[in-house]
Amino acid sequence: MKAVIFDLDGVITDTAEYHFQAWGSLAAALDIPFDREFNEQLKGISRTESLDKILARGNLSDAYSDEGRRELATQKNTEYQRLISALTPADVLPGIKALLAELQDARIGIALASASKNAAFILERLELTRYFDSVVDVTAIRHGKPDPEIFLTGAANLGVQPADCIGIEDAQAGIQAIKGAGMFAVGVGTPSQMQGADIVVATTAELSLRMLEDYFFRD
Ligand code: XGP
Ligand code: MG
Repeated sequence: MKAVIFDLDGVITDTAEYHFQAWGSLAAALDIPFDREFNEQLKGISRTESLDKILARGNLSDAYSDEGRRELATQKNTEYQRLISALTPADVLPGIKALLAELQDARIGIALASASKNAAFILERLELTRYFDSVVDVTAIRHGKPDPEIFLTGAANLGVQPADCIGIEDAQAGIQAIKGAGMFAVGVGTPSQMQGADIVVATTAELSLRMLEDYFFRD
């Protein structure tokens, strides 16, 4: 076990909830039905892909020009950025800061593999930037989750083999990406939402270096 590669939204902090709220406001404005079950499909995928899925759900796939779609995506992001502007270090999910400190002390590589273009800003707000040896540049990624590219890039940036990495995710697309990369997958959530994960924890409070090592070496 040489590195741990983290998703951000819903793993390090509960910004998955803010994405839900911001996409929900946009969907409501467009009169498109939106609920938590549908929202699961938007977790881990890019802003433009998320918007495409929402418009498809409202049978509005052909209703907007490229410019119109850009405006809708910007509208959602403006609302999302309003929600995350008040984030503080107190918004780091339970157990995460202790885990990052343990990994750093043990000289285990730490990378971030988030689909979000807001990731660097959020790490800054949470005062966690210093723990990360690599934050994958999502603008340079050609294939988003569930493709393994973002996790493979994280491993390459750290100079470690995928088989020596653990990936931690709260989205089905993310678990698929981790497994596609040949890594050990830890899911945060319910087993039905984390199919294919090697282990599933209900909350991040259950995560620790000791527990990750126990499962990783048992596998
Ligand atoms: P960004 C976000 C997407 O808008 C959101 O739908 C995804 O669930 C999230 O990334 C995954 O982490 O991307 O709009 O913050 O760039
Ligand atoms: Mg996530």
